[in-house]
Amino acid sequence: MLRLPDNFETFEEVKKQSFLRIMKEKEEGKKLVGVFCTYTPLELIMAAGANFVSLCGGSEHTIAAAESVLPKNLCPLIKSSYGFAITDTCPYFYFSDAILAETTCDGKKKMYELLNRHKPVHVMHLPQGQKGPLAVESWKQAMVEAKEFLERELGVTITLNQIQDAIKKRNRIRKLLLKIYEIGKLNPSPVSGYEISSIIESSGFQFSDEDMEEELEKKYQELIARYQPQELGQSPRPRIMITGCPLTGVRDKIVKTVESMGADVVAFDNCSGPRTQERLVNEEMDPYQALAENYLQINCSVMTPNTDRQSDLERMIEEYRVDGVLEVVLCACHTFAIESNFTRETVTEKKGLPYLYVETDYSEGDLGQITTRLGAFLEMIKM
Ligand code: BJ8
Repeated sequence: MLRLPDNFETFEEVKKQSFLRIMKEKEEGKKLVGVFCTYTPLELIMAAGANFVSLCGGSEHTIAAAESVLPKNLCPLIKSSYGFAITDTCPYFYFSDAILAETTCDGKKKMYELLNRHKPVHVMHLPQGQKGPLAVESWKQAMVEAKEFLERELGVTITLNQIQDAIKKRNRIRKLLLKIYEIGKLNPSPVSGYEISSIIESSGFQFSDEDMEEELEKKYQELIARYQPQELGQSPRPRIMITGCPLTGVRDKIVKTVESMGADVVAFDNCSGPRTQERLVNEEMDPYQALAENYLQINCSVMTPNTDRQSDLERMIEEYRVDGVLEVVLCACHTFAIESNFTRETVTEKKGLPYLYVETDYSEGDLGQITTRLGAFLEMIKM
């Protein structure tokens, strides 16, 4: 028998509604699997007939609770996510039947050990580098183990055919997400970067695949209809690319702010961005091999080396006609902070463009300082 959290009555209306909506899905028999990272092979969860949902926390409010257990000098994404889990304030975590996680950064993988006290967590062992036959081989084995975990926890059997069907479905969604991102290539951009990234993020909370496909296609048609090149001509607004850590929790502070200051965010070079969507999973080969090869190509800073991120960055700067690159790094994210040295070189030396590095967290305390720095960055682009 499903029950709501003990503190349910204290929640605001929107949150209450989310809890009730997911409870209804669960009562109808749909299982829910929580995920934290772009490396998670969503196709396996789809093949199990379950819903998936991102559990990455983007709120400052749960950080104090997390800090009673986790160190203060940890990335806000990890603290916020864990805080949601231990305060029963996230409907997605509360109703998750299982969590499929992976060994990315040290903070996340150790946090998962604690999370395992609250929900069944399976940690997939992600290789530390992308190249070489052993990397793909071990990641393929991790896929098989993840499938076995899902079967056990969800009480289902996952067949090869079901995985192949899920790969096809997810490829269709990848193409739709890519189409939406690529609207940013148009000049003038008919849609703000804030809107594009919000649409993509909310697609992770759309539970039925069919609904998601339909919604994304409708959204794309709606956005593209706004483009009227002949009437408007080229936009004088600087075209910005954002790279670095996931933007959950800092979207308003960064994307909204820079656009309100007269720039257009036209491209996103982060883990869920266009370059992840443009690589489709091979539909013909062994599905475990296909998933392993595809997901291992994600250019996250947790990989060493991660040189392909730089070549992707160069290509995207050209394709999206970018005037300046803004790198957003969450406090205490060592891998992105160190890798920013390479990104700065790529942007300034290879492409000859202005580059700004912003380190931030989920608080509003640095908004004034960030606004001043963004202002100087935009001035530099206009010169
Ligand atoms: S594929 S970016 S979702 S690992 S920001 S928690 S790395 S300390 S989120 Fe990430 Fe997967 Fe990579 Fe994407 Fe750690 Fe850095 Fe925090 Fe991070």
